[in-house]
Amino acid sequence: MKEEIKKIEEALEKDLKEVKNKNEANDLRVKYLGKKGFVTDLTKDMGSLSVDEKKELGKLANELKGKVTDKINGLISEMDRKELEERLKKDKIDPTLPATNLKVGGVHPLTKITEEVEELFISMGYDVVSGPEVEDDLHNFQLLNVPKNHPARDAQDTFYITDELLLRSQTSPVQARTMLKMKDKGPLRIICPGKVYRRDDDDATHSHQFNQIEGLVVGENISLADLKGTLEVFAKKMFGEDRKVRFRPSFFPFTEPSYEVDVSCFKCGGEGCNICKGTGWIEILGSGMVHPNVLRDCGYDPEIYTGFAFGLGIERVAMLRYGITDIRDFYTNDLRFLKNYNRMEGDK
Ligand code: 2U9
Repeated sequence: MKEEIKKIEEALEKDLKEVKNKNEANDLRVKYLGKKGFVTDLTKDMGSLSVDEKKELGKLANELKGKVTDKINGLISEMDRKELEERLKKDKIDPTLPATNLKVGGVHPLTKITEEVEELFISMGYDVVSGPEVEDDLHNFQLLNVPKNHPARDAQDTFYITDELLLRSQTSPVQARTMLKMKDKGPLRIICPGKVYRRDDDDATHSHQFNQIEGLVVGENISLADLKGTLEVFAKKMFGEDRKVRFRPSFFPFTEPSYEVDVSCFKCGGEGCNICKGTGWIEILGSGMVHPNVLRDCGYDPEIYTGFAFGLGIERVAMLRYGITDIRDFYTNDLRFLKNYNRMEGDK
């Protein structure tokens, strides 16, 4: 037996010397350790041996198996090492070469403004709420004190899907739904960002789909002073602390009284220029005290509760802030346009 083991070891030494590549080294594994390999062959006729002999032979065969495996693996590792050494000698790496510019995505300017407004209102204790873009007549119009036959319902302004279903023309139905959902009818402070749809012909300043943020505060003793204070903070944060803010009377069916809010022009400071069209003022949002009909229809007793609301177009704010003159630039996803709002170091 020992004789046979010695022969196998000698044969292996000879074979190992003749191996030219890794494939041949792996073939040796089959030749010695495979099902019909030399080492396996050793233990083929163990049936006729005594228990002690079987133990002895098994031990020797296992030792041999370990030796063969180690030798073949050792040879393969050595080949790998030589291969790597050769490659390192040939391949030249120049660590002084500039790195390739990776194209990194960025945040869309509309998302930036939305997030900025959200952050400001969250810091003032507001919750951010969203809702469906496909709405019904009840939530988009009736609950907002826009009766049947009101001009704002005109099919020219709204995308109707059926007589009852439509694409929301403002985010106000989200506020209406939130008020209806409030079980205890307690105070509310929410902003509702989202896409809205109107049947406008697209041009430089109009789009049939745009983004709004509307806000709503409801509680006991909420007054016009709260509305003015809140929107002044907003206007100054978005357009500069030195801005003056003015409230012009206006009309919306869902608020009474209603106001449009202007900031003094951030380009000319009020002298008059192309941005403010010579007036010194720029309109930035609409607002008002929530109409008692809206409070009542959404489940809040107008004898106890009052509230204020406001709405602004994100595109309009972004156009003013970044000096963009065509609203369609937001939607065409031209990287040359988008890159201006995410300029990275190294960009051309
Ligand atoms: C409820 C009650 C009142 C939301 C309001 C405005 C005034 C407003 C426009 C600004 C520019 C829309 O994007 S825009 O065209 N919005 O002027 N929105 S008050 O009032 C509400 C909303 C919901 C329950």
